[in-house]
Amino acid sequence: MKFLLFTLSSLVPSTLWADFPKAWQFGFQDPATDLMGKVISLHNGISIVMAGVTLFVLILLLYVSYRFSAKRNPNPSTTTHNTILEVLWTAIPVIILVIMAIPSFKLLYEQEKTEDYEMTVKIIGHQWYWEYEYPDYGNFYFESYMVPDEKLKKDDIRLLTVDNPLVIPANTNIQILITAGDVLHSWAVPSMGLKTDAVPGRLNETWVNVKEPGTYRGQCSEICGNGHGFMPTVVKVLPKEEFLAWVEQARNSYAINDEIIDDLEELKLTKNIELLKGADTL
Ligand SMILES: [Cu+2]
Repeated sequence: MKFLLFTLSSLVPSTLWADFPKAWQFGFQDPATDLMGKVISLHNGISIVMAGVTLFVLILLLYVSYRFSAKRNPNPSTTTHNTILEVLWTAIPVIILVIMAIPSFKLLYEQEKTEDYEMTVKIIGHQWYWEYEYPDYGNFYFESYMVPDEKLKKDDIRLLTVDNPLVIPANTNIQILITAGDVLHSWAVPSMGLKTDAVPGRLNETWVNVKEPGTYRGQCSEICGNGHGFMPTVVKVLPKEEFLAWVEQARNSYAINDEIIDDLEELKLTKNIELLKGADTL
């Protein structure tokens, strides 16, 4: 029964899938970005190659077990080496791997960086919530907590609803900088093809350009302790004008982070003082 449902669900056109996991879902969520479309094509292509290799090996195994069984082949050959065969069974898999590696590496590099960023968002992982910062719009920031079961409204999705989602404009190249304040986290949204580790003391980079406005959902993807399953990543994508209107309102309602600038200035100052002190003692 389960298998039948899986088979049936894979026949449903992918456009019917919403951008969050569903019961009995088989395969990927709808691609929300060109990059995710490419990830899916690569996955499909490699699956075909894999199926071909597996089928070929299976046929060979069945053939040798039949043709060279003790009954049909009572006097086994004593050959131990065959140079041509050995070269072939080494070279052919290497060629297959190289053929798969080329598009795979291309995509990996493409996922990391693009040109002409129109804005930057900074994401900081905490135990157990996300913090979003908008350095291009006056550095306001806010925290994003999961809505607990007892506070869910009618159409909210359990474990995948937050109080303050990350808000970004559609059709915009957005640079995403990711770090963490305490332990390892990973910011991931499957439909956007994004999964980047949030590492304390390190700034990781990725980017996104979402085609359609909507709400996209993911979860922290690096086990980070007790609340790991309770820090979803929810992204609300708005048309550009609506996003700008949201920024206006958000700037007035969320805190501004000037702490970072202060810290930097202080650090520079103490460094300069240390340098001066060093110069004195030399
Ligand atoms: Cu986490």
